[in-house]
Amino acid sequence: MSRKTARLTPDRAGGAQRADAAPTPSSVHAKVDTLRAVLDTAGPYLPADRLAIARAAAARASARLELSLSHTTVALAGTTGSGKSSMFNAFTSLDRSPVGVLRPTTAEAYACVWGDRDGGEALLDWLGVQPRRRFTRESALDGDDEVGLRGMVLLDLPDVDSIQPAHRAEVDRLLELVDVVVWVTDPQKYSDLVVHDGYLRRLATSRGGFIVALNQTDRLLPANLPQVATDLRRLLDEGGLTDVPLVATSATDEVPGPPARPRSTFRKPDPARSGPLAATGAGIPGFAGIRQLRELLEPSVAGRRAVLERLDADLVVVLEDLVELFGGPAPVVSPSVLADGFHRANGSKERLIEAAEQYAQHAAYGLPKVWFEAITEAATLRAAELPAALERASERVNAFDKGGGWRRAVGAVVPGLGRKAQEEKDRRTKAEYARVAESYVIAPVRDVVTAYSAARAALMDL
Ligand SMILES: Nc1nc2c(ncn2[C@@H]2O[C@H](COP(=O)(O)OP(=O)(O)OP(=O)(O)O)[C@@H](O)[C@H]2O)c(=O)[nH]1
Ligand SMILES: [Mg+2]
Repeated sequence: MSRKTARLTPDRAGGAQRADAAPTPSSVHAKVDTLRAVLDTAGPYLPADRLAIARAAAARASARLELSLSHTTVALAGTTGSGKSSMFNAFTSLDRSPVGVLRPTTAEAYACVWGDRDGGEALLDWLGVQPRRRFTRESALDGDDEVGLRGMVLLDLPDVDSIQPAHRAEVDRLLELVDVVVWVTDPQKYSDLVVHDGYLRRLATSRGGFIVALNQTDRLLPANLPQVATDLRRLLDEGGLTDVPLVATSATDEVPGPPARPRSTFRKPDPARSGPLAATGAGIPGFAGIRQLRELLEPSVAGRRAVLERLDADLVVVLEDLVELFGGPAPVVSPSVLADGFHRANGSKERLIEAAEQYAQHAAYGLPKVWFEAITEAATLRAAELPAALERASERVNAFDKGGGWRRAVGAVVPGLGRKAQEEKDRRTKAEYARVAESYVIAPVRDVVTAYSAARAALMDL
């Protein structure tokens, strides 16, 4: 998986802010503004599903930018019984999230804030974590031990594969909002990653921080760990998660951990491509694995980067999705294409509709399907009214041309006078037809084309 920020269509949207630059509050704000500009202008013409996703992303990013940027939300997510709550407790050194043998155990999220709770409270309100499920870590007793995680808001989520549909809904809701995800799996269930293939990839693509923890490694015979870890690494790679670090952990101290893994199994990601979380990638099993996890999280939490990376990646996914709906510049079409079509139609309703459709084909030439359809719809929306409108236009010309019949009669004797009268009538007819073409077809098409061009320009400015 390469980070989405690196792929914001440089050829089409090639712009000032280069993708690999670390996101800043202003660059993220700029993306939100772009997204809003695209939605405001092109919204009425975009497919409803994409529109809803894009609107939600814009709202999410705006809301998150208003909240504390010095806090980083980290969610422990994964299948039931993988050890999320045990890991939460190991991290917090507080047995706050009940660990259970009956599955599923965790029904609602627990949260622990490291350090200052100011700002963290508003964040937890936004996340919808119940006040009685909120805890604080890093007291005077900790000395400097927990300084590296100051600003972290760790969340223990319900199970993603729950038999309780409400759990899944709650997990999905929270995963939309959190900055970093630690996907907790175990030696029995990790092959379910195949099932979650697309799911995990989507999760990882829309944020800068994503880590997989192979938990309960103490349950494996030491000799089996390399094989399991290699197998999981292969599944991750095949699922497009090549940059995602894998850590072997044990969240309980019931069984002593096996010896350290050969480092080669754990991907050493390219820090330039995969962001700070992946900068240290080797895994060490057992309690040391939890330490390893901390080491992966600390730079991101301390550097306050995961929030902006998450928002940036999320917005890039949505913007890229929208970019797919745009192509080259809209063609310029002469209005005479339509007026000529009207003349040739000679009052036939079918042929008038054909003329409007033909105009739409010219106006939408080379544009993506969604715009082709919007332009055709705009061009033909009032097509049924065209015969009557053109009839009225002819009547207006005739009314003006009352004396023309006399001049044409005289024209049989004085040719110059008759020709002039005919030319005058033709000119007026053309002008009246052009007026009908403008208000019934060209103006509605122009509205769509203007929206296309404005939204396209906004995307290109990015
Ligand atoms: N040996 C061993 N047991 C573990 C480990 N992690 C969790 N367990 C045990 O696995 C069981 C499930 O642990 P939980 O922490 O409740 O798992 P969970 O992922 O929070 O489960 P849900 O909330 O139901 O999704 C408990 O009996 C834990 O003691 C581990 O690393 N090693
Ligand atoms: Mg739990």
